[in-house]
Amino acid sequence: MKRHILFLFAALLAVATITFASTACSSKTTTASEEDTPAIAMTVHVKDGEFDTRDIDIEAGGSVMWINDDVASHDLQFLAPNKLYSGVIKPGKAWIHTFAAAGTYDYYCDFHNTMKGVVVVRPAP
Ligand SMILES: [Cu+2]
Repeated sequence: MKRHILFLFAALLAVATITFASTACSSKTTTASEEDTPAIAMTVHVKDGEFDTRDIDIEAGGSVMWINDDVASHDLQFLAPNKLYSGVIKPGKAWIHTFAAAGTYDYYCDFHNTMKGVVVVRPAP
């Protein structure tokens, strides 16, 4: 049984890696006018119903990647400064967002209201 769970976890990790790779690829090829594929300034892992990093601090233009390493689906709901929704992030999937404007972006998971975090985006130097 334990072996089975380990195998499942490995499979989920593989899916997350593939998802990330394809996302990075598509964002690079879709818009030629944009700069290169956004560098991931911060990676947050979602595990055991928690974000492993709650306080994220990046510069404007930076991207954050949330990887769902959990067995449950999660999402990210931002209400301010503008509404932003990640969509459902299933186990093994990841979501990347680039924060173009400086500001304080609080978010929470719609499914589990105790799951909260904040992205502080500082003006680019
Ligand atoms: Cu959740």
